[in-house]
Amino acid sequence: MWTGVRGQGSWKRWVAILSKEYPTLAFHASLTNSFGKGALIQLLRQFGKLHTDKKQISVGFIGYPNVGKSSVINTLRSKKVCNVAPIAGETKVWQYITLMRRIYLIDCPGVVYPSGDTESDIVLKGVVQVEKIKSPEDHIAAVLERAKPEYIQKTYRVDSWESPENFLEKLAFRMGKLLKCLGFNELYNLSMENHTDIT
Ligand SMILES: Nc1nc2c(ncn2[C@@H]2O[C@H](COP(=O)(O)OP(=O)(O)OP(=O)(O)O)[C@@H](O)[C@H]2O)c(=O)[nH]1
Ligand SMILES: [Mg+2]
Repeated sequence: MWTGVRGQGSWKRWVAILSKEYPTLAFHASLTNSFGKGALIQLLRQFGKLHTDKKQISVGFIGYPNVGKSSVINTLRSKKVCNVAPIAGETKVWQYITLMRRIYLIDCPGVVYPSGDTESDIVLKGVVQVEKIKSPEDHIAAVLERAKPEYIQKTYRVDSWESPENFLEKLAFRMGKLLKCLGFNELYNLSMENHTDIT
């Protein structure tokens, strides 16, 4: 199993942390300027050698929506074989891609219909496009509970808050605006980024 680590700078630290739980590779998906492609291809080849008794090996790419599964496959194939988009839910059906003889990659949709998740769980998993969330302010509490206060403080420059409403008020005040759900997109993106980094 491997994990893609997005973003610059902190990737070495993340690889060290995540390696304790699962074998981890750092990977940057790009058709022109990728990182980690050789290492991942090498790993897949080794996997193939370990299973010479099998006719073929199929490697599934699973993960939360919009984390870059399809982009990794495109990078490995050095061409756009899968559709990629900056919004969750781009991949809608499974797709088989031949990487090399005997090794196939399966691009899976990140959006799967939930069972028993609360609305906030679904929103925080990134299943719903931000623009389509009906009352974003309803999920602020869940984000504030999940993200470490120091990250929220650093990103939004709000020192303390007594409740989610109070947090939004302070944020709105600091930004010179007083819209009810102001800042949600940023907050949401922050939580998703953190989420993406740790998954
Ligand atoms: N910074 C950065 N962005 C990436 C990377 N890989 C993918 N992206 C971007 O992330 C967004 C989502 O990429 P996709 O490959 O469509 O993600 P997905 O996991 O297949 O998404 P679903 O099919 O909706 O589950 C796109 O805007 C990509 O350009 C990466 O390594 N680094
Ligand atoms: Mg996809």
